[in-house]
Amino acid sequence: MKGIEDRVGCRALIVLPTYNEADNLEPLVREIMALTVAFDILVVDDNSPDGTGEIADRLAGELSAVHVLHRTGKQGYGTACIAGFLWALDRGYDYILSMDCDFSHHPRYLPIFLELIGDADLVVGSRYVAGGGTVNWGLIRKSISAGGNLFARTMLGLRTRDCTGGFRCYRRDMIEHVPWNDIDVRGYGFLVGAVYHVQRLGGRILEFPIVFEDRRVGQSKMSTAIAFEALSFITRLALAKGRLKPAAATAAARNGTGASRLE
Ligand SMILES: Nc1nc2c(ncn2[C@@H]2O[C@H](COP(=O)(O)OP(=O)(O)O)[C@@H](O)[C@H]2O)c(=O)[nH]1
Ligand SMILES: [Mg+2]
Repeated sequence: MKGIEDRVGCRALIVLPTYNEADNLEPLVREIMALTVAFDILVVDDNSPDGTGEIADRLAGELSAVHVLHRTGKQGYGTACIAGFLWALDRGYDYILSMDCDFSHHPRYLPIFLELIGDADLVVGSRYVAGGGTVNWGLIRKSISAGGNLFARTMLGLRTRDCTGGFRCYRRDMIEHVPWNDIDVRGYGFLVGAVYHVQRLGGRILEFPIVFEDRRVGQSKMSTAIAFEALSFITRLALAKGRLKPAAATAAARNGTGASRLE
């Protein structure tokens, strides 16, 4: 067990959203604590019926690196991450990570994020760069993910190859500047919104390959409703972006600058 003095100065917080991860939470937290690089952890639990919240409380009582944010009911992955990000800002963390609590995002990759974030504003553990991939995913899940990424990249002009993966590390000032309130989406579409805003703000995004293994235990909360919510969110964002362009172009023409300062 690490004493509190070991944690002083820990600059990186992992936001771990949980819903019914009773079998995964403790093994994952123990693996993260066994790494040579120090991370704090914030579990954001939505009153999981399987008792994940109580396990989180027990771990927080034992380990000074572990913190828990309890929410009253299932409010979605995206809002859980945002709640965690704001919690991290309040407490002065410099690097804020997000990770699934099911070993799909393996803790062995965590130190790489801290190595790369020195040169980036957002680091993405990517399934869609050379060396990355998915293991044990069926054809349908693969197609939804690949199709969703292609759709997001095309509609929004994103350069990031994996816009829907949630294994990430943000630099603090990116978290401060992204307009989270505008990302009005409960599920995974929020990940696309975050990449979109970091790119729009001129942030440097670095990807490195990860192999995403399907969860060993527990159930995925991915659903058709969440996929459609993401598609509709991306479409609305693309339309809003399109509306900005002509207005900016007109203003630029009027001012004689000839170029749009908006993207
Ligand atoms: N707090 C919270 N966590 C959630 C919610 N939905 C999913 N999660 C967590 O978010 C992470 C990703 O969800 P998961 O079901 O693994 O999605 P998949 O990897 O896309 O199949 C997991 O740690 C889930 O427990 C939610 O509504 N609230
Ligand atoms: Mg998962």
